Amino acid sequence: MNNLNKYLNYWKKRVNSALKRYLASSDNLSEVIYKAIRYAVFPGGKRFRPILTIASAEICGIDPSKVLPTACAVELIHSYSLVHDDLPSMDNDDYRRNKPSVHRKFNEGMAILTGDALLTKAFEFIAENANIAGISDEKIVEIIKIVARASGADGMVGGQVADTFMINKPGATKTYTSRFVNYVHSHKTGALIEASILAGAVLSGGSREEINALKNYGERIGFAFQIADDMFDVKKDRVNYSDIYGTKKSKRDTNRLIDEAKKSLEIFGSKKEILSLLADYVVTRKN
Ligand code: GRG
Repeated sequence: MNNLNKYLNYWKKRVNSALKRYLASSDNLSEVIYKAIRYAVFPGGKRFRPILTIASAEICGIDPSKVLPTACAVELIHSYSLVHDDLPSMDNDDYRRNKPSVHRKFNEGMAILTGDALLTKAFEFIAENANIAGISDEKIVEIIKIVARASGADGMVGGQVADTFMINKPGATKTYTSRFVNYVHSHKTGALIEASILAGAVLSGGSREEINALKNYGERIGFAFQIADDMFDVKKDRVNYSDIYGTKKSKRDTNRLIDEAKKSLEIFGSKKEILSLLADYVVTRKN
């Protein structure tokens, strides 16, 4: 097993057990919503976003266990986005991660409320992170701002609105199409990935230079992540990079973005190994 696989396995387990601990209901009457929350979150997927928070905290020099609540928070926001994206009024998917989607297992109202509960719980987790030694309230306020912005109208929700309700016009100019695709990908997918990385860097007290380097890294791997995803899965009525530009350009562009992302890590010297391998993983992963 190589270093990256070991790292992914180890931190996936730690994230999963932290999520299990945090997502136990404390009252019989709230058990119904907690059951739906756990159904949405477990067994889960790659846990890529929380692992980015962890790796970014580590590269900036803090014990990464200290950022676990925030790492779990970004996974909850990701989970909420998937639950809502699967709804009949959005992408209308009956299955997610090889099992019935939340609205199919429970019902549509419960899926909306499960998404709402996951999103709000995420901010509760971020606030909880202030109870860990070495994490100041000021840093928590900064993280709340970063994560809220990346998830809302100027981030993921904005990208989802463009993708779902503003389908790229047939016959649009190349410039319009390129702006549109860039907007959708950098907002719908890129923003939360970038915020996950920034959260780790800010919590660990990274310098301005380190934070800027990680922002550049995050922007690039976030965009590349969605282009790679488009190559796996061509969907009707969704903006799809490889559908618009073809597989050859998609591969060329993802490789360029990954190279640029890895170059941004140079200031970290030998500490850059894991984030560099995670950048490669964006294109080598199988799902
Ligand atoms: C509903 C506000 C709102 C937003 C939805 C995330 C999203 C926006 C839609 C889901 C559909 C989609 C193709 C999203 C692009 C992001 C993406 C590639 C999600 C899958 O992420 P992975 O691969 O999933 O990290 P796992 O299952 O590993 O967690």
